[in-house]
Amino acid sequence: MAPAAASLPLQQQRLSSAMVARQFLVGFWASSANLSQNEALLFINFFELSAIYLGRGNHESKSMNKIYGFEGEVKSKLSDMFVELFAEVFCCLPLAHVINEKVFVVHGGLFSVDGVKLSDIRKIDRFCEPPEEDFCNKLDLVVRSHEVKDEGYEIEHDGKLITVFSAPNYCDQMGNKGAFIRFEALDLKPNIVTFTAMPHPDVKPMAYANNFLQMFS
Ligand SMILES: [Mn+2]
Repeated sequence: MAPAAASLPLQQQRLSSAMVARQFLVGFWASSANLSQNEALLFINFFELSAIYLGRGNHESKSMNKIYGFEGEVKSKLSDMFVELFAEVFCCLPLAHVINEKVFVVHGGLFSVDGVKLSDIRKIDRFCEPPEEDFCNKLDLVVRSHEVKDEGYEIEHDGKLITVFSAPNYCDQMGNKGAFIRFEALDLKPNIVTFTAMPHPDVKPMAYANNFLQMFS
């Protein structure tokens, strides 16, 4: 993992027209599908190449990984040691990104109290499991995830907030579309792309989730 990425709780990224495509994954990428362990390894490999930027969401935690099946999947396909390695990597992930000093990208959204500044986020020691309870500056747009949306996205607050959700047919039962946002330098106009779920592989839905969640699938 790049040392610069590991040392900052808030990553500032600058897009220029000469740059190749860069992808920002806003958390929740660790337990949104039955094949998530393979995807997580792929993303971490890309992360090393600095072509893809991973943010931490509430699913990149030990408790959520246990409930939603990521832990079970990793134990089944890899080993107990990889469970610990993933947990350690998740603690290294930035909590948010800022693109060209204009677009704030975070998993859950803004905060339960007003007045939180980017400098406050930079001060957070994120090398721990996230707390169970909830824990802006000259920005044009906030991009967050965290909620299923039927069309894969929702634009609110006069275009100042976009929710984007990239797991189509969430938990193999919600029937929602997935979406991602493409920002192009230099105007950073958000272009939203939606997509539908691929046919499910020959694995029982939520096969690695704990017994409580399997009751609903
Ligand atoms: Mn979430």
